[in-house]
Amino acid sequence: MKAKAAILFAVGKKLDIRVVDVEPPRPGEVLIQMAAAGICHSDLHVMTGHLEAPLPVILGHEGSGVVAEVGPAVTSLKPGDHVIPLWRLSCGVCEYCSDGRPALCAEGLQIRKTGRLLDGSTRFKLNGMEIKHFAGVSSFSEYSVVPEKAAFKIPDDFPLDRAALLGCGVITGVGAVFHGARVKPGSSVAIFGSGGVGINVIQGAAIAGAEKIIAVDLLANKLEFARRFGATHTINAKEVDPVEAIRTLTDGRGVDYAFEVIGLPATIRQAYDSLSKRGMAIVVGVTPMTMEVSVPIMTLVFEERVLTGSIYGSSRPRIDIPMLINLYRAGKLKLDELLTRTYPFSQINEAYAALERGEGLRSIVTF
Ligand code: COD
Ligand code: ZN
Repeated sequence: MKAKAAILFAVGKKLDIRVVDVEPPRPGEVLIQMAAAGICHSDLHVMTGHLEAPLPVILGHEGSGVVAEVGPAVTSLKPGDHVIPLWRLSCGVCEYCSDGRPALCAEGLQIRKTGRLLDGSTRFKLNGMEIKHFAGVSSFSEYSVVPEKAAFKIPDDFPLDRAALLGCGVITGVGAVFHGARVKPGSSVAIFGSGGVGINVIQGAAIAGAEKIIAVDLLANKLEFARRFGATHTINAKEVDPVEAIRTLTDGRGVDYAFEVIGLPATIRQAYDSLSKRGMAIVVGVTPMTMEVSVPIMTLVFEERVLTGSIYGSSRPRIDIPMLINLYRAGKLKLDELLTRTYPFSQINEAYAALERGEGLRSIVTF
């Protein structure tokens, strides 16, 4: 079949909307008709070369849609099911899947690294040329083929535009709080970067019962959003040194948890420097792969600080997505306020330009 898809042909280029051939799903795969796709900074990192991915590729790792067709041997899904594609495929049986850490499963990493599905081929072609899948999702296409295990069924009456946000921004941010850090009620939290993912760390910390939630950003509009999502204090790092400001707000003690949700060595170090004794810095953002960050051994050892990372919210999507849906329905998780703009798919490059300008919180394109 034919589908319009946004292709990245080379680093530094804009997305090119072209009509591609989409092969039918093979055994254990499903064809999704996308309803909405989220505009996440991680795709932009691929466009700018900050993150690597095999090219040419159909980007998009946040989305929602309806199953249009199922391949042979598919048992858990049928045409018409509403689904969220999961951008880290997990086998379900390895050491990490068994331990409730499916984001660390090797299968998902294989798809992310090769841009091909598990049998080593792609379902997208342009004039006979192979086009890669991104993270096994490629939500910037009217139709995409994904492994059955990487499509999660959601209730039919759940709005598909809100559902798209759950697939990356929400689960990554809220999950980093619940499963990465395991934030305790009454604790103090600092969040570096109040963008589409960071804002979900902020609302996750509020849901977890953190007492002090300190949001750091360079943009006044993001800090205003941060307050609406539960930040008790905000710091504009363009105006003051955020580490000093966090120490002042915590009577010199530092915070129990500091999340870095930007992807810069300097802000990773700031997050670490903001910690209390035994505090934990959780890095969600990714810097270019060759970069390193150093921390003083003094505080690492004598203050027993922890520096760690969190990918995909350290989540178990099949347990966490229903939980997030319940929290939204209970009025505790803000999704309506998170979705600040909807663009038609044809305007996907404008949506990315707006993200680069720092406008809004999270936007989607719809098909
Ligand atoms: N100090 C404080 N705030 C800053 C600074 C700084 N020096 N620089 C930028 N910011 C703020 C921006 O103003 C913005 O508000 C925010 O940081 C970034 O937000 P967004 O909306 O542009 O980006 P997100 O939230 O969509 O994505 C953030 C990630 C950290 C997830 C992304 O950048 C990333 O590193 N992705 C790679 C990791 C990955 O693949 N994760 C899984 C998929 S998301
Ligand atoms: Zn993302």
